Amino acid sequence: MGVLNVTPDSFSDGSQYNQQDKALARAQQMIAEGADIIDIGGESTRPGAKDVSVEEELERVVPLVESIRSLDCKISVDTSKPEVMKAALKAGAHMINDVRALSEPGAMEVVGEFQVPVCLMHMQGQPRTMQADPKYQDVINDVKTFLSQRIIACEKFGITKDLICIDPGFGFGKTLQHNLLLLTELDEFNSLDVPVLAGLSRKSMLGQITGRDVDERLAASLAVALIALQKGAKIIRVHDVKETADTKKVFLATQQN
Ligand code: PT1
Repeated sequence: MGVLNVTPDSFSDGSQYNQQDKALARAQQMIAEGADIIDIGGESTRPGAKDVSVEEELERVVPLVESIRSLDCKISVDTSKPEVMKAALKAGAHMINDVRALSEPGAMEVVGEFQVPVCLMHMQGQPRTMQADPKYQDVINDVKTFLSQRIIACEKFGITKDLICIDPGFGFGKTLQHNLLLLTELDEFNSLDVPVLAGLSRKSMLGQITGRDVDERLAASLAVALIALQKGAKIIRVHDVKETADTKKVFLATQQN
């Protein structure tokens, strides 16, 4: 899964077209490099990020879904808003990636109606404040219990297990210690009987370990991608598709006895 962020346009001179062109070219490049899924995000959920209005998110996401539709990939939309989910799915998106695990009123209904795959992610708190003081009794058990309850909630809305994947939400209300435990015990989540998605690419936990800035975290990102694959993750959400695809090829080559 390749990350495609649509950032707000700071100029009001019509260069929104330019932004869209750039995003389309980036999507094409990631597909050529081996991405099966393009994850379009119109709301930043990194630590400290502010909320975005429905209107703004729709403006960012829907035109991009329409322009990427013709490419050879699945389109995932990274959103928590039912209005954005519905508009994106109508525009041709194939999957919903929700860092709030369909907790917004109406979100379950939309995914149930369209019968599309969904990624349910765990987050403690909200992006703006989630890193203030994350606390767990037992991080593996707490996150696992949350995700299993969200799977049950989905099933009540006709979202069957074959449509669901789960994600422990690296960096979403977690200390370095929590993130490392989730990674080293990622295989614990396989017992929920749905595919596991892992998003670790360039995250601050890798900065904490290596001391490197965000644009210098490729090697660390590949290291954790390989660990996630070894623990059974089926989808890896990344910025660096070409390098991660090679990492995955090496991993798969070692799997054929
Ligand atoms: C993710 C993810 C996501 N991450 C899924 N969707 C982000 N399913 C957006 C940091 O610590 O892991 N899984 N959508 C990006 N969010 C973050 C969070 C980015 C933390 C950076 C950090 O640096």
